[in-house]
Amino acid sequence: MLEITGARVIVTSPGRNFVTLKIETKDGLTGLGDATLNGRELAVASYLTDHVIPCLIGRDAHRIEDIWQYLYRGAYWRRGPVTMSAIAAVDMALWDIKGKAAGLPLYQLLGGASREGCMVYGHANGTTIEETIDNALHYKEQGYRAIRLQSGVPGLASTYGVSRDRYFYEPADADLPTETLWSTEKYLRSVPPLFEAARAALGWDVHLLHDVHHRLTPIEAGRLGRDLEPYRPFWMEDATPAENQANFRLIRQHTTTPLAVGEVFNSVWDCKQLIEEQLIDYIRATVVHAGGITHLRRIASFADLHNVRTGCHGATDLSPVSMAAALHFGLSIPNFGIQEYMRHTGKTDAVFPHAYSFADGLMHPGEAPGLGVELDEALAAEHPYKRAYLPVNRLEDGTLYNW
Ligand code: GCO
Ligand code: MG
Repeated sequence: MLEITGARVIVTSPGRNFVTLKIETKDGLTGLGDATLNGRELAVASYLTDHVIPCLIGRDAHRIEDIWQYLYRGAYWRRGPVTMSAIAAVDMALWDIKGKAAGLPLYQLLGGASREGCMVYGHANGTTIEETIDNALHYKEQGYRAIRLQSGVPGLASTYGVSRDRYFYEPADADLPTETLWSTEKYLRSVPPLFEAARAALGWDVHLLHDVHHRLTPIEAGRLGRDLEPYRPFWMEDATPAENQANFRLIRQHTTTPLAVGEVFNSVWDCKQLIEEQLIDYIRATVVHAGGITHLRRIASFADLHNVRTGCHGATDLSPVSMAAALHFGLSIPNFGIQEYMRHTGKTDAVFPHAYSFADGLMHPGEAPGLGVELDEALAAEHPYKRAYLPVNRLEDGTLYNW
């Protein structure tokens, strides 16, 4: 019995908001879990503090599966991003403790390394195609084997994925949601020339990815997928919102461009049909928003039966604790595909010193016991929470649309 004697939520904002759960045990071992839900941080903090932590005290930290079931099945109100992010934080922290108790990096407990490292993709962006390609060339020089391309759309003032700062992208940019304008027609004209220019400049030995960010209908997505086929993209991400999983049948009928979806999913039920019918190629569910390692493992095993590989979300709104968990997980599973890697700022890295590292296009979680991430609480306290929302998006006639 490794008794849980305390648990606390730490909210810090070293440039952006992060919610971290710290669990303490009787013998002094502690574990960290990420509970960050962009723009809804305090809802998860309250769910943890007011409803989860009281149920944890006195339980055996070693009983990870039982605690997961207790928090999921035992809660009556199942699923949803707030609940599942809170459960994820507990789950990560318990795996962290188990690793430390064993004196082993977490990937060893998950079955050991299945590969040398996790291939990651970086984010190249720019307001023009030239700027984006120039940025992509920098990533290639740094050894990246896979690069996501997002470029400004001529005629639109701004769009998803294009930042003022070429290296650090932060879409949660205001105290109240920023409003942006969208035109599908302008967008659809802009992407094929970007990929054509990218292949000409970067060659064929690098994977190229693109995120549609939920902005097309299925038939429009089918057309974009087909238009991009000559440039062999690694994937087209979130082509259409996925609440109606059957929508992806229509995209599949029209294109062989591989499809990735699921950064907003929080349980296997969100992707059951997508996986079972092989309507996607990569599942993007993440450790923090999909119930932790315990649940993501189930999703990945199910996906493996259907030739679907992982491509976990890894934007900057997932803390270094999530990044570490994703790398231990990705290193160990058989059907790892790729891991998103949006670098955190130096300020964030200082608050969360970590053992993971990047070299030659791959990331490795390192050999520290558990997750291999610490939280400098004194430094964290210097960065108080600051409300920040993701934008909302409207069509040019004012209709509210998907961001
Ligand atoms: C990605 C994502 C992010 C999200 C962000 C929202 O592919 O990295 O789409 O950029 O927009 O995580 O909080
Ligand atoms: Mg995305």
